[in-house]
Amino acid sequence: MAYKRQIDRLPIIPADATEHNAVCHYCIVGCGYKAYTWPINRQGGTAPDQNKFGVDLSEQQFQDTEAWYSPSMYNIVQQDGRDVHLVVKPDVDCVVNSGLASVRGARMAENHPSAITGTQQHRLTDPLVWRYGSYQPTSWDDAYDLVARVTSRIIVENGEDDLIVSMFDHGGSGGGYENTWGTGKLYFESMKVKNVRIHNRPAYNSEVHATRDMGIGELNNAYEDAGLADTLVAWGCNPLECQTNYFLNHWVPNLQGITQSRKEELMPDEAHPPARVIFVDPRRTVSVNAAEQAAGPENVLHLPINSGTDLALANAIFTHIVDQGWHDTDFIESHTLREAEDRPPLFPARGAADGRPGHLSSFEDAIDANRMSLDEAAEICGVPAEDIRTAAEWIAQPKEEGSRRRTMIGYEKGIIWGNDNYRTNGALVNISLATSNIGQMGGGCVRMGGHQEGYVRPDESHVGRPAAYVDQLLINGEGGVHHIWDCNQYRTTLNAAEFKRVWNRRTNMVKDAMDAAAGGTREELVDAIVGAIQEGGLFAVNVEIIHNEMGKQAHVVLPSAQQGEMNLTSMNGERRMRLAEKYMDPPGNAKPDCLIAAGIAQNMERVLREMGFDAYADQFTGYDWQTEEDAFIDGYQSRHPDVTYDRLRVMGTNGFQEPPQGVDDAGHIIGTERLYSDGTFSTDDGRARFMAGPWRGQVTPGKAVEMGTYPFFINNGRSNLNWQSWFLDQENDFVLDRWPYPFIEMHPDDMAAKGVTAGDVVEVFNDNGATQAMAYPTDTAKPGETFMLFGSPRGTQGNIVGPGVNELVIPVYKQTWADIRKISDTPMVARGISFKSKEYAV
Ligand code: MGD
Ligand code: F3S
Repeated sequence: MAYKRQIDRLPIIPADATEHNAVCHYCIVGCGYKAYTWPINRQGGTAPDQNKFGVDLSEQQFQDTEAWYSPSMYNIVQQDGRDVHLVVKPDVDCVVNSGLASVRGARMAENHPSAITGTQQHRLTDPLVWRYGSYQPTSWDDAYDLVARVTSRIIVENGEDDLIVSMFDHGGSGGGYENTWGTGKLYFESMKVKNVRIHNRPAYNSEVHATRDMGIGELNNAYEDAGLADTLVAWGCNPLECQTNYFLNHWVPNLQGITQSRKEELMPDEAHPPARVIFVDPRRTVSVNAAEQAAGPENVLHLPINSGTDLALANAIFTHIVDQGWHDTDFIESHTLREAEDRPPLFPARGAADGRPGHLSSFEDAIDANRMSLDEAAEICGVPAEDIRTAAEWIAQPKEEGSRRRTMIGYEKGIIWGNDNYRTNGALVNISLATSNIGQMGGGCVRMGGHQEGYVRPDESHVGRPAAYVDQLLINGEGGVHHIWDCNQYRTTLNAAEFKRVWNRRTNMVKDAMDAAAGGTREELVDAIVGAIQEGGLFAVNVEIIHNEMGKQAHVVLPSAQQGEMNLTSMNGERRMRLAEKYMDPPGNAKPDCLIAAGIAQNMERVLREMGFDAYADQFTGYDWQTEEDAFIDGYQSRHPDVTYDRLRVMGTNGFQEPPQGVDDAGHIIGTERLYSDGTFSTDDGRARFMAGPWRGQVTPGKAVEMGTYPFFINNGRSNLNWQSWFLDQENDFVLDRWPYPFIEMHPDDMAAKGVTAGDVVEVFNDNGATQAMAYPTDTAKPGETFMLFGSPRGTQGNIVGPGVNELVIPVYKQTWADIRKISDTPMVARGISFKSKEYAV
């Protein structure tokens, strides 16, 4: 039980343990948890009145009892400076997960730092400054002063465009409404920084501009809709591994027929045939396998399309649906943009040669532009025309008794980080709009999502569209100061090999200058740094929870707190907002990001006044926050006065679904179950737009050549166990024992041809760069097609991704081609690993 966890037995949670609302901060699903803390010198007993569960623990518990927790859910941490026991376990009363954990969320407790159990000892505890050739701990005042002096000099002398910012843009962990407000206020209100990028991509933009432009927010349904749909579509997503409890607690029960009675209760006049699911993914994921086990293979359709051909497939399905007359003409007439008879088509200048990403248009215009036959699509996508026809039938053919089919489409990185993102996103929304599946029970055309959301920022329109391609600016030598908030561009950017080479060189120039100025005054140091910047150097400030590769090149490192170590609000993939309460101290002197942003602002105000720029200094006022709640009140609550910490606390792990609609008599915030249920969309006239965007091939610069040059498709993405760039996984034995290296799934014949056996380390290389991975034989992989785990410190997939982006600067990680060569026999750390198939049968 206590294997590598320094625990020989687990204490019973006493009846009087303090209970805190917690929300898993790892993925978009936002499963509800409860955190229990109690003094180190006590524990509960087996009698019902002695333990938190109120049951007799001396008796054998039933199989699904909630009266247990696993070693990974336990730790000993500090609370108000004292050691306490901590248990973070899933909340059976949360409607999101109904008590389920994931292999990520179940590790929240052991992923906090503990001096007693030794977990996560790499967390930053103090500000660090590059000094005397190494990183020296220092005070907040000292660190802030250096950041403020260098940043102020550069923005005054060179302008705000020379300040480059990489920042989180989400809820949970580093984000949340408190922290996005803190950073947003600093960079978009006190300053008008436009060279800014988001944690996982090289610009400050939406990944789903298209659906928003069409008037449809990307999180438009409720998780319950997945349980009510006749047909579920997983388009370019792998929900078992990436949105685990959304899949297990809402999709699977529908596929198993468990939600049948709920369907009959809510929709008594309709037939409810067994639910079906369609997967559109070049590879057979474990989600396909799990769906087959739940629903039977006859109710699962997998379209293993050629990478990046989704637009052709979606347009063919749209065409077939319309040709069969399965679209909803009343809905289209009443709720979507119509062409007036006395004026020409809305967007006449469209076509394959047209460089615009797509055209917002009417239904007629869209079907005219996007028309694609089943046979044409079959040729492009590499799947049989019959299967595409079946997909269209499952999506839109009316049910036996004549009612419309309720279909929910969920999509994520397979199309978002893929070829022709804007048009493809629009093409999926076209299908849902034409079949009136938005705003309806059992419908929705939604992002499956990545992180939770926690977005509240001042006006950002100055950033522009397309936004600046910031990584390319840095590579080109632009910018003088770089503030980085909880991002790791070394592991999660495209063209990463080139980026790292240049960034190292530029930041080293400043390190050299700082070393040469050692022993001088603060003024002499700042002069030396500014001198190096004028020569092409880059001064980097890294706000982080760990000292990662970027921090090891930065000049000032500021330690931040993560969820559980501060109060944090965010919303999940069905817009469910909760307050995750603080249950422990941040490590050492670490602080919430919003308070760090406030500290930088206050110091910039002081320094700018000293420099004689009073008017500019005035822009940095209004940050007198003592706590994260003050930042929440200044940001989110000023826009939604009904939403307070006190109310959220009472509403526990179920919270409410945004947007808020007022407060009921009991003081509970009234939410919004699904968007657009009245048929009014997010456009000036309330009518949704269709998208005219025909198929136009692999459009990303450089991709077609790469595809023709290299023998292997290097598909890539997530695994169940790993969270993002492994920032906590890299110090978690449980994870590293399983994946010491990122895996690359390969067909056994491809492995044999390259002389590679299971567990060998291979180099994956192309003109963009090279990386490494551990070969994982996978029978279901198509020959010539691989799948590499992304984000690892021991093999960055981004090294081999070219710099090409779409018109709106969205990266195209998924379409990558390269060659593979063996570089090592299975290393010792990988010898105990299982290479069994990841599939299961019941
Ligand atoms: P990915 O593995 O990136 O995950 O969630 P997903 O998008 O579901 O990619 C999904 C699928 O896209 C892969 O199975 C891949 O084979 C497929 N794909 C590749 N190319 C194409 C293509 O051309 N067309 C189609 N249709 N599919 C293609 C991502 C989500 O996961 C995000 S954004 C985040 S931030 C979270 N990260 C995360 C994590 O790091 N680990 C775990 N376990 N879960 C996570 N959840 C979230
Ligand atoms: Fe956490 Fe639930 Fe996702 S446990 S990682 S929020 S599926």
